[in-house]
Amino acid sequence: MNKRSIEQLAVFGGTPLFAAPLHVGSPNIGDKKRILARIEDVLDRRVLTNRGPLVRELETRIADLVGVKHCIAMSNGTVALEIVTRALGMKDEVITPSMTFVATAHALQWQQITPVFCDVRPGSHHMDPSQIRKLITPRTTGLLPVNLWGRSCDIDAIQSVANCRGLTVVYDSSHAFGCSYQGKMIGGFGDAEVFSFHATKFINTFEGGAVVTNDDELAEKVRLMQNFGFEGRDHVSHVGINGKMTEVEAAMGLVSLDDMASFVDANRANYQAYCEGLQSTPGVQLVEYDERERCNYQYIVVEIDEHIAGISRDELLQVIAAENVDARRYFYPGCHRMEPYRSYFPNAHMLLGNTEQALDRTLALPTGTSVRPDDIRKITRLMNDVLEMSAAVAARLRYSATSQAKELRPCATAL
Ligand code: T4K
Repeated sequence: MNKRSIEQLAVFGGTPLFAAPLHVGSPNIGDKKRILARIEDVLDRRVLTNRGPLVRELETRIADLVGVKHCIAMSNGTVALEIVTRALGMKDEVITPSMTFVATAHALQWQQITPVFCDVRPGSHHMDPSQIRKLITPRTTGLLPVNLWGRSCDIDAIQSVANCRGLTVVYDSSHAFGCSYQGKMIGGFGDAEVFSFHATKFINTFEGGAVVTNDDELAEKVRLMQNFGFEGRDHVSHVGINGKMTEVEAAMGLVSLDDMASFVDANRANYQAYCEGLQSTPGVQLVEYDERERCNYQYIVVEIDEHIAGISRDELLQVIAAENVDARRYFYPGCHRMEPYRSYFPNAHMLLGNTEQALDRTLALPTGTSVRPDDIRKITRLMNDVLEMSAAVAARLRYSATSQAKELRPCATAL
């Protein structure tokens, strides 16, 4: 149904376009029968955790798929980042983007490593290699770039800075499982890479993650550290933590891998529906996938240019959220504006102009296997309708916001 007048919009009292919310991050779930059968096997076997047969099988399949020597399955992506950066001896300062999920920065800060935020390239959401050199100090020990939205950052340029300065590189590839860079699978770059298999990710294990690397020594150390540092039954050789994945989680991951091609197909069909629906929408720029590469199409991200669209990103979000389109403004307001980083570096935003612009404009839209191209056609029609009436919609939203503020003022004074 088209929304032809602003009264039809749910935000102004109309009927929502969707009866239930459509999410960014609704899990991709493989064949339920096979998941349940695998879980039944786990229960029968009574090996629930501590690197059982399913975790080992998952590790082998991931390593084969990515083309690396080692995969260590983990309890989640955050712990995977913490363990691998620690195992690599990263300390003092590590350069990373602010335009990422806060776990990237927290994984460093948790170990008293200072995340030094690097701006993104203009028009891109990836760390700008030309800015890295300016941030390197005698305390810099490594780089933690993020392959955001399943697209790779400029790995060649980043690696060349790292090589030149003798820096360790770990890629946070939480979004990029099943994707490639220049034809080579993401996972095989830098000293190590990390995947997340959280419920919202392309491949999920409920919660989960992995470290992948070609470095034998590092793999051994990571494996020990994720299991309290135990080497055998009684001997502890490293400081360690519990970062293990369970067998039930691995069961989910294995079936997800079996069904991965169908997830890509569904995501790609959704992506194409968004491309078609938004191709001539003024002020809405879809962040495109490079289809020469392998892509998982898991994130649909748009940038809203308020000057062209006539409505801000936040206003558009308010309107479509009322229609049950549960879009997200990932990763607003940026790590540098979250605690403790905001207090530690109150002026960081001055060096992060492109990041700030991207964070003010970006919207992630619903996709995944639970969303169908027909739903997406409705979403894009809605967005086009809203933008056609953007002046009236924005004026009414702003009027309501001002009236509400005025209504609240006497109460505030009375208090
Ligand atoms: N690095 C990067 C770049 C990351 O993006 C992440 C995680 C990490 C590191 C750390 O990896 P993990 O330690 O998480 O393995 C979500 C996820 O919690 C987080 O894992 C993810 N990134 C981030 C991008 O998204 P929220 O706060 O947006 O999640 P939440 O719970 O609001 O989920 C999003 C939507 O998905 C919900 O509105 C509803 C839907 N949903 C979610 C879950 C969990 C479902 O339908 N079913 C579910 O079970 O952070």
